[in-house]
Amino acid sequence: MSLSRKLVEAALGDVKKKFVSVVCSKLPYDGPEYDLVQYRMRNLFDNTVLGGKYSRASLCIDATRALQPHLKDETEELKAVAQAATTLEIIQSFYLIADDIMDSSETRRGKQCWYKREGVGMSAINDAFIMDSCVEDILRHSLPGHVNIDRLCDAYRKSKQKTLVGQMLDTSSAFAVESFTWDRYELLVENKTAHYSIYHPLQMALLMSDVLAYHANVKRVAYQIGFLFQAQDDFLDVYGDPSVTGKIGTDIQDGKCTWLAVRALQKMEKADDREMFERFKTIFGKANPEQIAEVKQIYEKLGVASEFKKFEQHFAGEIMKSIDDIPEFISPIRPVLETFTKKMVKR
Ligand code: DMA
Ligand code: MG
Ligand code: MG
Ligand code: MG
Repeated sequence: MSLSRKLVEAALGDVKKKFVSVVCSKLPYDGPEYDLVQYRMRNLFDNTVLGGKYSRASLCIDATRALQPHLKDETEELKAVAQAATTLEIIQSFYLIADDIMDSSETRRGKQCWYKREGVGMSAINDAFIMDSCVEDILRHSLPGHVNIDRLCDAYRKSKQKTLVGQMLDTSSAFAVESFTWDRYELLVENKTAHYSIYHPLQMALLMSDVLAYHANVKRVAYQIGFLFQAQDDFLDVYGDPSVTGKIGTDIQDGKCTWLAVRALQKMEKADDREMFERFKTIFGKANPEQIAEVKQIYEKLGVASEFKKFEQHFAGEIMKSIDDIPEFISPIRPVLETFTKKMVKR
């Protein structure tokens, strides 16, 4: 296991304590509600934050350690960094709880989605809000007196705003196959995934390392990596093995604007196949299993899966080239991003 993952796992205990105590601090310590809420919040944390890959928190830690090589293992300073980075996993859970409701998903990380659990249901919406509301407190607690603490909190606020706009675009683009263009897809992915998944962890690392200058190149690479990440997620939604991905795909029945759908539509247009386009428009976004199977047949006929594999290889190469353009004085993050990208291509 990588050192950063070990650090996240070690930090999760403290972060969970902070999370539960922030929520419970609103209640009288000796009242019966305290135990009830404490139990519920521990359960929420254990079932939605634990068990992921922790790739966002790990990326943040790896980048911070690269920028600050003096941060030695087992020091309080590195523990504080790990705790701050681990808030990224709370943020991830906050988005996923809501995303699974909006996407009508059944499973997440190999288990029933949080909102599908007995005794949870739509109170999952409030659970997601609670998680969001604690992030700033945990950050401030983890990095007391840090020179950039206000900037770190502001970076989260901005990142969240962007992600929520992305999710809105994702849900409101659904079913409108005429609007499925690469431009729409790129905009959607930058907002709903790339910024919060890749750019924000790097931005946190830069701020924690007191690198304040804005770097257009870092954002560019982060958005490219995020694009590949979401394109893969879209591929796995249809072709992934649920026992590996931990989730059952919903994109076809949800009528989502995905890499596969955009590529398929582009191929139909190039071939000027009106008939296929009309059929696709009729069946895409229907929950009926026969129609889902028919969409998959169309993908098969057009060869979009094998095209994705070609794109993945090619685009990973483009990312590697962009990584070289990262400015010299923050060059230690180059190998971090290279390793991250290589690992992603293998997944
Ligand atoms: C992911 O979109 C975006 C956010 C903000 C969670 P998605 O619905 O494709 O994710 P998943 O496939 O994990 O449900
Ligand atoms: Mg989803
Ligand atoms: Mg979604
Ligand atoms: Mg998906």
